Amino acid sequence: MSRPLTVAAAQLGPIARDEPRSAVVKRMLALMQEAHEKDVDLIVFPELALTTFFPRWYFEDQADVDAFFETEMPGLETQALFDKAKELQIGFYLGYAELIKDPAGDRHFNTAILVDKTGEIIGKYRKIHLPGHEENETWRPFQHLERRYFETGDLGFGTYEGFGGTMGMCLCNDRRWPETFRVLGLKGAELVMIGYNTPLHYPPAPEHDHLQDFHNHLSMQAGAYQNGTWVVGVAKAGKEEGCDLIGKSCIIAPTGEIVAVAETLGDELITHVCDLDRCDEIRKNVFDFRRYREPENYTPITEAKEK
Ligand code: ING
Repeated sequence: MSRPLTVAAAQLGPIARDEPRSAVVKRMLALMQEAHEKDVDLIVFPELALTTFFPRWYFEDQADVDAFFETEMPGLETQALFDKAKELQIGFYLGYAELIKDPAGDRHFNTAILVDKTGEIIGKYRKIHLPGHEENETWRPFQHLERRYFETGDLGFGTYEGFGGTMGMCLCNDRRWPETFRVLGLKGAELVMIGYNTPLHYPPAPEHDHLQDFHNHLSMQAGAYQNGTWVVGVAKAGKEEGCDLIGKSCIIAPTGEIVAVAETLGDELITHVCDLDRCDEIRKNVFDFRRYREPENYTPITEAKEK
């Protein structure tokens, strides 16, 4: 091991709609403590980890939507996570709903932050690929209103120096788009963290429901292999307010191999010692970007959206 980083995926089971943030934080602190006992350096929590996955409902009143957002980070209930990080010397990735109050118009983002072992925020990402729909679609058994409740992220796909390497972040649907991983790969990401809330049932194509776990791992394994990066995918899982969310949180090596996977649909910690130098096995060989990429042939990828 020349650059070992002990990483944990901290999967969360269902969060009830009326579950206070303090109760969720308590569950997360327990996972941090368990991680500490396993000498973990970095723990990754899911997307929107502080509340139930509220885009499954249509709300008339914006105040009801805003109640699921954080206006401060750290805030009253989340400060304990930062304090624990400093106490235990464990960094963390946290997904949450970010509200920026502004008299000119409030901003709403599906956000993730990276916090280092001193409890400092060293990276922030705002979700770019927003799935679902904008209006209440009553034919669906549940909504997926991320496109109504969040704005497209305005920070791009960033990388952050920390934990002895180059870290990358994205969120949920981003993992299905190869461009996400390629941009992070071109920026030198050696470990990409991804929180997700993925319903088992996909109303527009129910014939694919049995493929959700396959598509989840397919997307992340491909992203890892094709860019020579470690990937840590972390679910909010289980039957949450009547909606089944997939689990199978996992840690994936730059070769695309899954080296650890969650076995339950509840709160569960999986860990792996990730040697960041293993990225070179891929990036100095089969995916040596400088030697083998042909970007002059890729222009359609960055052209404007189809009409
Ligand atoms: N959830 C889902 C995801 O991309 C989805 C939405 C599910 C899209 C199944 C396509 C198929 O995993 C979020 N939060 O993006």
